[in-house]
Amino acid sequence: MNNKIQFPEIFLWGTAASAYQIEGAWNVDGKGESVWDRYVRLPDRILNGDTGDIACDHYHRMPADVALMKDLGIPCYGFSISWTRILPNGHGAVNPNGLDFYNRLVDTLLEAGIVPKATLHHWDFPQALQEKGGWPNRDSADWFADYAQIVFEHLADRVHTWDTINEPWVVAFLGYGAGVHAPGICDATKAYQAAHHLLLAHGKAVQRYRQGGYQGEIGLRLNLNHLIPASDNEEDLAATQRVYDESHSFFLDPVFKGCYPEAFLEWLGPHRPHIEPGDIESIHNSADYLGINHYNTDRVHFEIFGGWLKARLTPFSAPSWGTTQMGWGINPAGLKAEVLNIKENYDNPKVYLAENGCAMPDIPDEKGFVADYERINYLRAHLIALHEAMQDGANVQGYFVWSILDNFEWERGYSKRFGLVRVEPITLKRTPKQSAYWYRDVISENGITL
Ligand code: GCO
Repeated sequence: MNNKIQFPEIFLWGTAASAYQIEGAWNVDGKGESVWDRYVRLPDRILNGDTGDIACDHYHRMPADVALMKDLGIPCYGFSISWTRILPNGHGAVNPNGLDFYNRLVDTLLEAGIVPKATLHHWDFPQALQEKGGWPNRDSADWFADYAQIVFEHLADRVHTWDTINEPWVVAFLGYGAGVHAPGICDATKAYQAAHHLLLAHGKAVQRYRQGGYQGEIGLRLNLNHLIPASDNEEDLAATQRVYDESHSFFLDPVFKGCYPEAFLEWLGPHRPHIEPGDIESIHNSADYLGINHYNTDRVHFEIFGGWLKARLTPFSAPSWGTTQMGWGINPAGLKAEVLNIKENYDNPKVYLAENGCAMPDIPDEKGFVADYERINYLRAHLIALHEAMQDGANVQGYFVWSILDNFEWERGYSKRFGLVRVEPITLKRTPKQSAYWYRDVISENGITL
């Protein structure tokens, strides 16, 4: 009997975080305002009125955080870059202090033997550019490409793996559609136009990277949660297809197949985005790899009052698994299904499982230590499912736990904790949880003992 699953010899193990969620220092050293800096100040948008003003204060504690990652045996760290630290107004004048911070971060990681993986944009869009229309303004694609080029010129000699944009679906549909994320707009037409421009921005940034002749790889990072029709009836199946098209095909098809899902664009009617000649060519073949963020599975029901998709989602958990503290269904087989779907329908691209993890109740003992066996069970089961997909031929080359630190969970503030490392409120003291030691062992064995 085989009692151990083994990952390939070359497999990138890591953890991830994002600038707004951990850095703090929101107005320090010349940083400009982002839409999240603005949004958190609006009344009743964020649970308990929390903000990312201080967050984990990673901006000031970066060397100690990198040292902690080294102690925990983490080989690769995926971080995001704050656009307005580099360009306070989104374009134009560069802030040398901002570049300096990321230069130091990259150097500190390399000195610690940790591979840096950078994301250019994780939702903290410049407020100055929001005032010019934000992502629904077509110019946003060039603003982003110009910003990307500046970052490449300063960091691409040492950073060799680049995600352009994290979860464009979230930016477009939670930021401009549902209005529950910054900039807090509810407008379906703007949401789909933003979605197209996010893809165009990605495509243009990739062109700059390739023209620059840098040594490395660049890709897009999508949130691909798993969907199951609530029944076999035609209406539930069609609703599932619409939700799938909005979250999957809308982003995957242009990048990997060079087209948008036409039936879905027709369904959108007046909300259909304006696409100019040449746009699709800029987006097609623009990913050296696909970053997949995966957390949960939902059942999809047809629902006449279910917004423009006419759909309602309910969490699905596999038997004997509950839900996470987010109320998300736990279904490790959903991860396997998503990864195999990419293999089968998108020509088996290189994949990084770029985010996977869970918020759990996390009760600390008197020393601040959290014995988070629920998180370990979740991570372990998802890694086993990922390994099964790889055994079935999926080209997965790395896995990243979200997140290294407990941090600012967007509209839920600090009420939800995803970290391998606990961050104490107020003192911000870091204490690795049981899961951090468990993950260290998985990495050092490059596998899991069953
Ligand atoms: C994500 C987000 C993270 C979230 C995490 C948990 O990419 O979805 O990048 O910012 O914190 O997913 O909800």
